[in-house]
Amino acid sequence: MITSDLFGSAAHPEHRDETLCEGAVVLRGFSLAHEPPLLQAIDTIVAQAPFRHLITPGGFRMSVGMTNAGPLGWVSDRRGYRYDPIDPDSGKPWPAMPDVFLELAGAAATRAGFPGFVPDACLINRYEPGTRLTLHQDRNERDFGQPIVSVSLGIPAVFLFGGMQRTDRALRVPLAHGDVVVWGGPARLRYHGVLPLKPNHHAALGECRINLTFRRAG
Ligand code: MD3
Ligand code: FE
Repeated sequence: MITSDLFGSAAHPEHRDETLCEGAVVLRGFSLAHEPPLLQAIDTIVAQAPFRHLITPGGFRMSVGMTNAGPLGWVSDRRGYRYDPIDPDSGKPWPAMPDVFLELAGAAATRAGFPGFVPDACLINRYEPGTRLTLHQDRNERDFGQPIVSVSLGIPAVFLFGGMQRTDRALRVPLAHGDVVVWGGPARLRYHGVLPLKPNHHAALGECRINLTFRRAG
């Protein structure tokens, strides 16, 4: 396999993959082997497309700061949620998807049983202490047969993994720096969110959490 063990488990043999439910797998520490190029790539993207607080269709400012990389970027405004090839703040295309992103997302998806995953969108979320993401479904993508791969970096968070209805009881999943989660199959349309972040510090990222979500949007 051309990705060899670049993003494999060799660096962290103490960790076992954790299946949350059919289609949802936590790969603890999966991104740690490539932390320097990953953080460098994020810096490059944020320099071209800074984090911003989008407005929901209902008129609320999101507490999560967001930007994107790749051919498509997720945006929200008074008109709705959608994927757009143009950054509305710059009027230019979103920054390119770095190779290290494509390799990491593809290797994680393969490991979780979804070979051939080639994302065309990477939504980058920035959380500061107190920031939260309320329960929602991700349904702006064209093909729900494609998984979503998420990468957690920086200070830890508690992820809420709910059911197919908003009121279903949610599982609490702690996510730490380097953890990767693949959400596909029957897990793909489950409600999910992030509890308000507790104040904390991370050596590389300071008082912040960054989450990358890789999607096949178009
Ligand atoms: C489960 N982001 O950007 S990543 C999002 O930590 C989002 O920033 C959160 O939810 C974050 O939409 C959670 C984990 C995640 C992403 C997509 C999912 C879990 C998912 C789609 C379906 C089911
Ligand atoms: Fe989501």
